[in-house]
Amino acid sequence: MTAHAEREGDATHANWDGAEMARQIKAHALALGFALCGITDATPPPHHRAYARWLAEGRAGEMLYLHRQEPKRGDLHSVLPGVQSVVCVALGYAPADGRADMPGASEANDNALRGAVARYARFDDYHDVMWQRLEALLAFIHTLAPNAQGRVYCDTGPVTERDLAMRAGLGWIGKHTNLLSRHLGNWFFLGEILLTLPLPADPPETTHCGTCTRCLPACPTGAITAPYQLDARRCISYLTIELKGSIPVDLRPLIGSRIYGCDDCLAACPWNKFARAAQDNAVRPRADLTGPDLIALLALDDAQFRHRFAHSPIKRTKRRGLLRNVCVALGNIGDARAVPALARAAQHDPEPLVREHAAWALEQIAARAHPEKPPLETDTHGRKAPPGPRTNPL
Ligand code: B12
Ligand code: SF4
Ligand code: SF4
Repeated sequence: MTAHAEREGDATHANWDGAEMARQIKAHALALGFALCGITDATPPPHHRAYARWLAEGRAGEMLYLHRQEPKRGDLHSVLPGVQSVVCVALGYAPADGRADMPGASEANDNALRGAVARYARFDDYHDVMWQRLEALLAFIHTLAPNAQGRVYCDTGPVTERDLAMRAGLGWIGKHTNLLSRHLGNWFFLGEILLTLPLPADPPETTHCGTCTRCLPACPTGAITAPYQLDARRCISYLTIELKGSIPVDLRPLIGSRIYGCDDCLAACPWNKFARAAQDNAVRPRADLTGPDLIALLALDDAQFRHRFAHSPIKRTKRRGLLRNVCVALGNIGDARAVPALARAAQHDPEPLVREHAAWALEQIAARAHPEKPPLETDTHGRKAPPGPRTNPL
């Protein structure tokens, strides 16, 4: 037994060879369906100070869990005592038909009023797929190193995923703040296994954005305030998914027909043309989530919502959040055919949040029908405000 193995207490591996173990872990990750796998050490994420500053500036909006996680994210030993390595994986979802460059494109040819759902949310919840595969990878690691302790994470844990994945060589943080890869473009999720096992780290990826800045002007709300700087409070992904209450009135018109997430900065990136299409059944888009019929969504009651979105990431917003977004989309589309459904929602929906946004949408549609009469502005609490110069509530 090597001194290294003794330190790990891994008595079963007389010829403990970290490089060989790392090779086997990566090969198994690919066999499980991950598109990329790399390894980094457990030192603090390189941009942890930038993260702390971002929080201090209030740019996380109402995502208070990001504040709570801050100390742990800066010290992975507080997440898993004795942690030595982090195995980072990517689950690709680049489409085979190249249509990822058409954010929210409706594949239907009918005349329905349709909303746009971000590509990542058009198939069953990626967290479930990620966790199943990460658990399977951890079980495999235990066959190599039974005494190693491991923790799997995806999205919600106290782990700054893009920072660690960049250091593990999976890709680089682009100016839109997401991780992109030479092999997968912008279309992949991240997951990690924290391990008490020392494994050789891969070389970090370097940035390949060069002088390109395409993603910045592509953002409909100006949420990317400078390269690598995102004001989440303006991001449509935040406004339609994470924000629980009323959407600031000034931002509603900029949301367009997007009802769950946004892909515009990702879709604008020229590296997508090198994206390897995902050959993975887990990321086949559901037909009913590609351009869903907004009027049908507005008619869902709570039980119907829970049934339809039981396996979808969309359940995160609950019915009230999704129907709020549907109202905003219908107001922005401005088609008078939505008036009966919106009027019903404005009067009878059990949720005040939905009623308020439905009333706003009706005002927008009325304003389009009578452009000479501008609608009264509604402030973020749904009260009427006199017409006047628009102010940014942020
Ligand atoms: C909170 C959160 C959000 C928030 C805030 C987004 C954000 N950019 O932080 C909101 C709700 C807006 C959001 C949106 C989306 N998200 Co999100 N989100 C997260 C979450 C939970 C935490 C992110 C975080 O820590 N933010 C903190 C701030 C400070 O990060 P930041 O603004 O990016 O700043 C960092 C860098 O810019 C860097 N930095 C600063 N200066 C510089 C300079 C240089 C040169 C470099 C290289 C880096 C750098 O340092 C900062 C700290 O890391 C992660 C999962 C996780 N646990 O990590 C998923 C995650 C980032 N989200 C993900 C996805 C898919 C999305 C969306 C694409 C979903 C969609 N289609 O609607 C959008 C993309 C929006 C965007 N442009 O970022 C994926 C991204 C996968 C990938 N390939 O990168 C993650 C990793 C989830 C997962 N497990 O797959 N998300
Ligand atoms: S996801 Fe949409 S709103 Fe958010 S930063 Fe990207 S383009 Fe802007
Ligand atoms: S669009 Fe350009 S600047 Fe933005 S992430 Fe892609 S390569 Fe980088």
